[in-house]
Amino acid sequence: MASASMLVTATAATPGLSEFASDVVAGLSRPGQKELPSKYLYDDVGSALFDAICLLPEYGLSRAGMRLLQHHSAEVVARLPNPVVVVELGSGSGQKTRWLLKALARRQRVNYYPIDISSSALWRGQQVVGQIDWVRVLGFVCAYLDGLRAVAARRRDGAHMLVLFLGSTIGNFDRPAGDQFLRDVRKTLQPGDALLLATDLEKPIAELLLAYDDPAGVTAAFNKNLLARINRELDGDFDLAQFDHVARYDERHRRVEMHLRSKSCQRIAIRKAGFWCHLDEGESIWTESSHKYDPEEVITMGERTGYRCAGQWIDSEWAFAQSLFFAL
Ligand code: AVJ
Repeated sequence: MASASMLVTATAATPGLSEFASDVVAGLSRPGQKELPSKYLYDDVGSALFDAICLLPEYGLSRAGMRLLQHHSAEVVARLPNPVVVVELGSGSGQKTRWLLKALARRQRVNYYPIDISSSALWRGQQVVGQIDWVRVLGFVCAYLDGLRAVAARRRDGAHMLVLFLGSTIGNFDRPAGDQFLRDVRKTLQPGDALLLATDLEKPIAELLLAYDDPAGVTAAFNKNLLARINRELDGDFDLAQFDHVARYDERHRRVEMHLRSKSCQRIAIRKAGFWCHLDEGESIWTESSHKYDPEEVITMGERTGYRCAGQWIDSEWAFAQSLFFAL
């Protein structure tokens, strides 16, 4: 058996201070609802807190995703063209992917390209996956679409791509942006290439709210860490004790929203951005949306963005779906 190799290549530059600073300034100076982009939740502390969230009994998403791959990887692999290279958007902890790579490695050598903006997340994933025989890992530290283009450019004639988007991260986009993302992915693919897409499904609101506002307060810490990160990296003066973590369900958009609600009227300075702003008592900063889907809707979403659906698997304990698409 061939031994696994690992290598991390930094392609596009990781988002610099100035991009973080300008996104923070833009979000906090919006008229009306202030907001901060959810991608900034995942610094090293935020990624570790997210890993802890995944262990919470109230947060069933990641375990559902894991169970689906554990039980259906062979079925997914049976439907794939041969050979395929595997590209994963958001490498995560690598736990779920292991099941799929193992199933795939039974029939072919596998080149696995995880793509993540966080190099530490990428490394942790590689520890898990790099141990499987017949799997070669080459990670890219960059934005999803940049990484996808880089992998597509290295493809050999006749090799197909399987794109994994397993974190249900698509739920962080609003529905039109989710469509656009699927279209952008499609543009980097050739007909017959595959996409395995994970989506969290609609379920009783009480259950969803507990998943995003757990009694131990891990999700609250995950959310507030965004303010702590601004303090650390941009010399901000947020007092975290002056904010409440709020999870609410927007029925019209069918999404859980996370907010940080100011307990008082306060002035915030973010010195490295040369910026300050006011927050009223009760005013919130919107930090994340997690859209919830109907299984049929996911199929339609793929169909109107350049794919056909070749299978859909739904977990029986936690309403969560993985859908396999082929690029048309
Ligand atoms: C990693 C984006 C799938 O939206 O459920 C967990 C992030 N936020 N708890 C999600 C998250 C609050 C998570 N995703």
